Amino acid sequence: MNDRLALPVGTTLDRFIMRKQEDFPFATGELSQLLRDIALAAKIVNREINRAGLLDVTGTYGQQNVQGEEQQKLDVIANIRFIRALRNGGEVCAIISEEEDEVIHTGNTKGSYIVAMDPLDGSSNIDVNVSIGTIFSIYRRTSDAGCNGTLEDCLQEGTRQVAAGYIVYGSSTMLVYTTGHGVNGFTYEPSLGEFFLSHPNITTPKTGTIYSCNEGGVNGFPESIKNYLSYCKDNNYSARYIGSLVADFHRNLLKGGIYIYPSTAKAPNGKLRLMYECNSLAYIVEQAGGKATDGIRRIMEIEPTELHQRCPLIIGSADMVDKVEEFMKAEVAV
Ligand code: P6P
Repeated sequence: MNDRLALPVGTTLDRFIMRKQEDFPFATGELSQLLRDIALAAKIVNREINRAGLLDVTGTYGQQNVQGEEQQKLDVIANIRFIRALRNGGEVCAIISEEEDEVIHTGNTKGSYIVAMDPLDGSSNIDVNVSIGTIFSIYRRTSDAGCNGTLEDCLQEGTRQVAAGYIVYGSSTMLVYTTGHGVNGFTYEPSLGEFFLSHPNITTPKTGTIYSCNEGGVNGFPESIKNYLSYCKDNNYSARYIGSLVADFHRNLLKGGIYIYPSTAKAPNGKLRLMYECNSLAYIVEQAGGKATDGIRRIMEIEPTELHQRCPLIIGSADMVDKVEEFMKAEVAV
């Protein structure tokens, strides 16, 4: 039979999830279903992003989120789409969202899982057609089923994540996730409405020559970070900063590199949120062989105290993160 006449389309996300579930004899299928619910919402959000210029969904929504940031219309749309998909899926009892002040109780009191998410990160880039993304973490609830998820269920340390991932809505739309057994990337084929396995077993290079940092704020950076940025320039590294964390992270994950959002004079705890940006990407980068720190602590070991707490983020290739920590230790030693 001439296979060349009908080349295989590859492994769909659904089939991959089912195959991986078979690796866990006690898996009940709830987490698999939850991942499918996230993928469904991602397909819907992808469609709306791709038509943004044609629909009245660009620009600001006219109010600020709990972060004090102007909400873009697509921020609100993405938030609604993911919350609805997770509520209807039934597996999630509570959600933390960047766009919501308080915990969202889905009403699924028997749901075993908690989701922390940034429904649409980098949304200020939407109107200028630059890549943006969704970031998520999944935890098992610690409270007994039968009631709403508790604050303790939501404020779990990053090491307790059962899964984490992101969707990057870029030149192609990709979903990248881990359940603690490596990192796999799936590319969306809109004509079939499916994500297909395109980047199996992603590992990030141990080092690299790309650094991502908004140097516009350098005057407010700690001396150690200023010194590291000078080190990058002395070694002819390439500066690449898209202004969308997911896009910068994804490029560095595949090519090797480091992303730095340090504490600054204006933002002593940095800008990025622990629960649905830093922890999620930290889980992925560690599973791919990289590192994530706030300069002192491993990101996933930071004890959460607030839903929207911020932390400095230094994340990427292991040797590059180590080098930044060297500069930070040298500063302390002085
Ligand atoms: P700045 C987008 O608002 C975001 O959360 C990340 O996606 C991005 O890397 C960062 O903030 C950009 O922040 O201060 O450089 O504009």
